[in-house]
Formats: sequence, C-alpha cells, structure tokens
Amino acid sequence: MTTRLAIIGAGIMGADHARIFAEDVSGAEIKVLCDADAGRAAEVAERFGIAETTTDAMAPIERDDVDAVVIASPDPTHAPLSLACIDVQKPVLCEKPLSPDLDECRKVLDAEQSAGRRFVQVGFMRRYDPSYEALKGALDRGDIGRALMMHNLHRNMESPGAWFTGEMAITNSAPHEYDVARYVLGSELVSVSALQPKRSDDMVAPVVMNFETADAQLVTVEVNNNAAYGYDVRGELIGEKGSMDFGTPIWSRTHANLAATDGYDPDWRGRFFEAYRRQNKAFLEFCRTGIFPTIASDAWDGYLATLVARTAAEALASGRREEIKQPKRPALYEGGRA
Ligand code: ISE
Repeated sequence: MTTRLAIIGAGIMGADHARIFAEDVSGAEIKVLCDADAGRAAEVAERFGIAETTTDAMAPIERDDVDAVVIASPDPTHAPLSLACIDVQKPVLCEKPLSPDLDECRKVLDAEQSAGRRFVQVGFMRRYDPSYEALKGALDRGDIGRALMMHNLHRNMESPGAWFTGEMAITNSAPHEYDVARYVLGSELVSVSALQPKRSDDMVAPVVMNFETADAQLVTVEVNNNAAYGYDVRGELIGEKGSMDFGTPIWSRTHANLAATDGYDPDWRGRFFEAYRRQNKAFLEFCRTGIFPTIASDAWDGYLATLVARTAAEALASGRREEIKQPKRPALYEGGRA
C-alpha cells in the first residue's frame, strides 16, 4: 500500500523529508509540498518529482487524496497544524519541538485523548540512531551495570540566522538531548541547573546543563550552536561496571602533508541520515497499520521535552537548580516507556 503524503515546509528539514520519502524509503507518494515561499516549494518539488505545490498549509490536510502529513514548517506552526490533522484523523510526523509553548502541547494531548488514539509522531529521530541504540542495548542487557551518568555534547557549526536566540539553544536544539536521555536511561529528568560562558562577540554562547533523573542519575548536556568547526554529537554512558561512548562517525580519513585529517559534516542531515531513514520508515508503517511505532516519540514525549526546555531556560535565567515538576501521564500514553 502506498501512503499519500503532504509535506508542509520546504526549508532544510522539509526538503530533507521530501528527499527521504522520494528516494530512501519505499511506500510513499508525495502528493503535495507546501511552503509560504512559492518559489522555494517549486524548486524542492522539481528536485524530487512532486507534482503539486501550495502556499496554503491547511488545504492539503483536508484533501481526500492525502493520507498523512509531515510537518516541517517553523516551530510555532507545529501544534496548530498537528491539531488540524488530529481533527481529520490523519497521522502526523511532526518535526521537533511539538510546540515551544506548553499550553499548545497540552492542547495536542487533549485532542488525541478525545480522539482516543495517538496520531502525532514527533521527529526525535535519535531514538533510531545506531549509536544510541547501542547504548540502550548495552544498558538493557546489563553490560555496563546500572547507569550512573550520561554525558551529551551537541555542537552545530553556526546558528542558522539572526532569528536564532540564545534561548533557542535550550528550546530548539537541545530537546534532542532531553528526549534521548529519557529514552536511553528509561527515567524522567526531574531537576536542572544551567550555566553559560561569555563569548567575546554577540553570537549565541554554549549552554551547559546538569540534570538529575528520577532514579538519582546525572545527565550533562553541552549545546553549542556556534562551535565553528563542524557538526559534532557525542554521548557517553557511565555505568557501575563500565562505560560506553560514541563520537562523530568517521566516514573517511585523509593522509597528507604529514597529517591525518578526519572530516565533519556541516550539519545533522549527514550524521543522522540512517536515523531519519529508519524514523520515516517507521512513520509509513504507522500510517499503514495504525499501530504507533514502539520506540518513536509521541505527543507526550514532545510535551515533556518542551517542559524540560522551559524549565532549563528558567534555570539559566535564575542561576538556580530548578525542579522539573512531573505531570501525571494520561492513560493513552502509558506503556512503560520513559
Ligand atoms: C536543529 O534544529 C535540529 O533539529 C537538528 O536535528 C539538531 O541536530 C540541530 O543541532 C538543531 O539545531
């Protein structure tokens, strides 16, 4: 069965989802691509053989010949568009964050509960990345004993534009870390403190966050949106009987002029290509079967990532350790996963 998709957003991620559904996975047909910028939509559509484009984000959601929707438009549009999809009972792959606003996240949870099922898969693709899969596997098998700490480094070459604020390091980039730490450790993040060094220019500075989990473990997160040298994500688990880590994969090494040089990708699309491919494949399976993918992030995970982000932003502003008040998980989202 072919799933007929609408993709909303033709920016970096919208274009990458178009490429993945057109070239990297089978079983999808992209019916329509939407972007507020008609020229950009047309350019991406032509690249991936998409017949139709529109600038109206709501119209494709209601079409009878569209089975499911991919949302990759700007962050504040994610929740309103997800709500429109739930309204017409269509599965959604929504880029992170579910919403930067907690009330909007709650509206999505309420809508799914009224509908009696989950529709929204949130694009925290790292759950599908082989490195995190290996960490989680080792932990679950007991290879390194009980986890004591998880260290996470997240570096972008440069922030995407002047619209990217210091707070967005915490609310837009770092949420991947909150979600994957909860997923790998199987425990909730219950407190956070945050500090920031001062840069010599006016660019967004790194943020370092320390979290405690409900099981008395520590999670550290360094997010640096202006690391200058390349896209670099690293992780390490420290267990009671051993440790395990991963760095940026080395696809090739150049040997020349008395030096060996490793390359970096300029952004996350190369580093996480397999995670995106697996995530999008799982989404198509969800569309076909109606069964929510076992390891994917759902709207509850999206809500918690925003709750953690909001509390971390408060901790940075206050300079204090802030408690992340744990909301009660509704029955729809129970299932034993963090
Ligand atoms: C960006 O917003 C993303 O979504 C990427 O997945 C992440 O790796 C990057 O650091 C973020 O800034």
